[in-house]
Amino acid sequence: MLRPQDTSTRERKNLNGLWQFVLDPDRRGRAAGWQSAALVAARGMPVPASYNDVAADAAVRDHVGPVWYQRTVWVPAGWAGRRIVLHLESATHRATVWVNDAEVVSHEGGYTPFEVDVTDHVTPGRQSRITVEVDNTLTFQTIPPGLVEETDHGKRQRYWHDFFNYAGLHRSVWLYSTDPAHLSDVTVVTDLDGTDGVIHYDVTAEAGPDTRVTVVLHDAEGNQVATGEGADGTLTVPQVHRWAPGDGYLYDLELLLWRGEDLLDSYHQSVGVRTVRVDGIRFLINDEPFYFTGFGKHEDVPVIGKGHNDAYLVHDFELLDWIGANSFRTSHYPYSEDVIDYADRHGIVLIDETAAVGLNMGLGGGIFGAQGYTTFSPETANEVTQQVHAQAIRELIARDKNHPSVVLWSIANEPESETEAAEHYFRPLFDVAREADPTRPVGFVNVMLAPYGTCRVSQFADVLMLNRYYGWYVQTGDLDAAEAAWEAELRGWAGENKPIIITEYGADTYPGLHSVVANSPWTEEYQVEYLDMNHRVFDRIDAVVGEQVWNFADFTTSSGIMRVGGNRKGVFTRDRQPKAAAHALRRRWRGGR
Ligand code: BDP
Repeated sequence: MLRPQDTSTRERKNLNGLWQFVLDPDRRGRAAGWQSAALVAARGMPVPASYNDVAADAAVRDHVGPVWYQRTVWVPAGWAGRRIVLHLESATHRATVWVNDAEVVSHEGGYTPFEVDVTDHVTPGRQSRITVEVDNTLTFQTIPPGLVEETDHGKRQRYWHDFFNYAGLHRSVWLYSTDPAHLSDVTVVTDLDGTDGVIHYDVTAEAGPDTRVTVVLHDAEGNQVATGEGADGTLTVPQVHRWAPGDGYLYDLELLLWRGEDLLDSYHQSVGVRTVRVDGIRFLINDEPFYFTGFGKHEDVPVIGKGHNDAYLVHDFELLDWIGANSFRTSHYPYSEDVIDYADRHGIVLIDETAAVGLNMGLGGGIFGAQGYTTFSPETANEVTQQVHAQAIRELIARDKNHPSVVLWSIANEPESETEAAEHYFRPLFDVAREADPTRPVGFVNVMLAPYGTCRVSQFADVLMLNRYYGWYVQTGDLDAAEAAWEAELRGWAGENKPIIITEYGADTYPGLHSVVANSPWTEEYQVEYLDMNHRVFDRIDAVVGEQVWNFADFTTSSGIMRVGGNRKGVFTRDRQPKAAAHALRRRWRGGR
């Protein structure tokens, strides 16, 4: 799939703005024919946004089940004879779409795009009605998993992950048009040969045998630097300007589809020329050792929840620059493509994660979810879940394969990994990832419940990603004991001869809470002392090639006695003000800069 784009042959219409919106807690909508009539008693709902915090109403915030979005759109008269496509960048967590009265597409998974050819369902020059049923329900057969409990007081959604189950149309919705013969996908793989850049490209098109593909590569200044004939091939760029951390240099590869001398379709794919490789304990970008600094993040802001917002996008990257971070993990789901594009252009390195979070019934002793379940069993996470998970991996890689910023796939966060069932579940999923992308390392994020010597899944990973909370969840307020225990465990992992990235370490911190006495959890001082302790340990172990603090900013969670207005491990508050730790990290990561 190609992301919608305006080019000399393509035209987009953005469908963001206010849509009509209704809750459907009793799942009456379809039987009542909501898909084929104007929604009544609807309120306005912005797209993109999570719907949960927009209304001042617990029924909206805590809703479980389908909601309906609807709007009308004028289909441009000039699109007569063209192929017309409806594209949704995401619908969390599943959706069914109708155009006028026709059901046109359904999609499972809340963070990857989907589209459908609606040419036969719309009339250029006329209005069409678009209706989307979006369902936020999580079950054992969804990614992430969850469970709906029927209580005396209504349905309650439970899940084993530590962030609020925001839902809705979180990203842009587009209508776009192409010629009936069109480009449909491209895969770009880059390499280096001395000072030459090597670009392998493979274009697919839905077009007749009487068509042909050519490509033209321009540098960032607009100079043509290479051309190619045919749907696949290799371009060489002498004296290539490499894409590198901190230097998001991008070439523009224009793909052209022709019939005779007629140009049918044109698409622009940005290309960053770089290599990624793991060599023993080193993580190499362009054959140079790379050390990750940065965060696990969330898409989470006031009012709009997980809705994409360009102002927060740019502001967050400004803060990454301010603090000296060179990377982040898209914890715990694929982020908006606008975020990945921006990372490409600004030389920020990404660990790209699926939405497989909370596949672990042992987590938090049931604090986050329901207790008493087995993670992997015929009734809980089973073969169907594994298939859904495999599809989530495929869709993530299909979407993000051409982004130079993405250097590592994370196929799950903190799943159960110490059991034989986990080994069986995950082994084929690593194969799925490697088949979809043989060029990047693959890993998963290991949890403290599967410490060194007990994990049965990390054997499949190219890189070890560890989340550890010594000094927070264990040895709370005793950083000396934490330091010793942490170092002892990490030295075990270091013997595996793989690079280790610490993908989470953090301490909840209430902004404004202070103490002159050391070892006082929740204070700003403690967060600084805690991070310092971790850094002392990392600096003593060569195999540690990265440190990503949990979390960039405070974020919203479900209710619980462990959370005070959400998770407070942010180095910035939810409205992006620095805690003392932000200044301390800036000193470590920027040094004198
Ligand atoms: C880990 C999770 C993360 C949580 C964090 C925490 O990966 O999502 O928010 O710990 O407890 O378990 O703060």
